[in-house]
Amino acid sequence: MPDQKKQVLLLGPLKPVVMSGLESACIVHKVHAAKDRDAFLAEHADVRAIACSATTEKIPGSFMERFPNLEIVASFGVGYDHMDAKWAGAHGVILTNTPGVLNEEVADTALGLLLCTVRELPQAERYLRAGKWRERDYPLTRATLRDRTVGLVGMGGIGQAIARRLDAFGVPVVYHTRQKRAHLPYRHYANLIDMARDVDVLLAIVPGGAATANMIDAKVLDALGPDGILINMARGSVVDEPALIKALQDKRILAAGLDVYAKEPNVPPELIAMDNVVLCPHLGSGSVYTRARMDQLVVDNILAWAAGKPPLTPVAETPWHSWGRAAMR
Ligand code: 8YV
Repeated sequence: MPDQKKQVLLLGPLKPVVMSGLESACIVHKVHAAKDRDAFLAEHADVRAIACSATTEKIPGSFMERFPNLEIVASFGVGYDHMDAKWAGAHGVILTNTPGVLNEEVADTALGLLLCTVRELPQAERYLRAGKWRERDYPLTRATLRDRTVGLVGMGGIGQAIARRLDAFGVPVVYHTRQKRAHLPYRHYANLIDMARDVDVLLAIVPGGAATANMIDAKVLDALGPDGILINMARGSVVDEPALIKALQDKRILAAGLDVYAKEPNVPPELIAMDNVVLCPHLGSGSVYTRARMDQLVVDNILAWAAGKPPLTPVAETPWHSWGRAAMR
């Protein structure tokens, strides 16, 4: 009988780092390659490990339930709102994500998006390409980073990497989280509206999911005000997208820079039509270098499990004490 510890179900694209890493020690059942997905899942219902190579693969409790022996789901991405962590915690299934290895890349992208939005660099580039510079200079930008305070919504590893960059730029940073991070030198706001009122830029970098859904709504945008700029590097779900569109159209805020959307990859045509927004296609961590490190962490979590060791990066809801599910049985 084949060793069950070495059987892994792979959900999502067959990425080279994931494939070669898993296949070095395990038998990999590739859902992506299956002709009849349901039949394939039923055939492999006895697996104890699932690797997931994309955050676009949804993993609700009803999916995990189909694998009665499931012990671990190792997923790609630091965000894990595509998985039901509460269900996993209650059923002794360990979930892992890929924190840390993408912090600097996402922080770089956040600063790029902030600068592009404040100084209108993509708009100015379009202007040059359209041959308009020969007619007259691009207008001076209404916004500058020079007189702005940035309010970070969220202050995890990526938020702190963004704050360090802003320190170097000489831009004051404050932040909103549920709990104050006592070791940080930045002013903490327990109330998001209070912070929005005091700053000129809101930069969202909180986890997605129910706890943060639509937390940046019309009230927060109005508190940010007509000179305010919103940057979203978190999840589309964090911002009330129709309220944002309305606030931009009515000039109740100045501009927005977005890397994430409510229904990716669909971007509302109203946003595409507006000139005071900079739109990126969810590429915060999207370099070959960083994605390979994220892929490798998916592999390393599975290989640790296969070797009977603790997973490297379990999510908060499923801390490792022993082999969760095995211990619960
Ligand atoms: C991923 C991300 O690249 O890690 C995350 O949570 O948002 C990004 O780094 C993204 O999920 C890819 O779709």
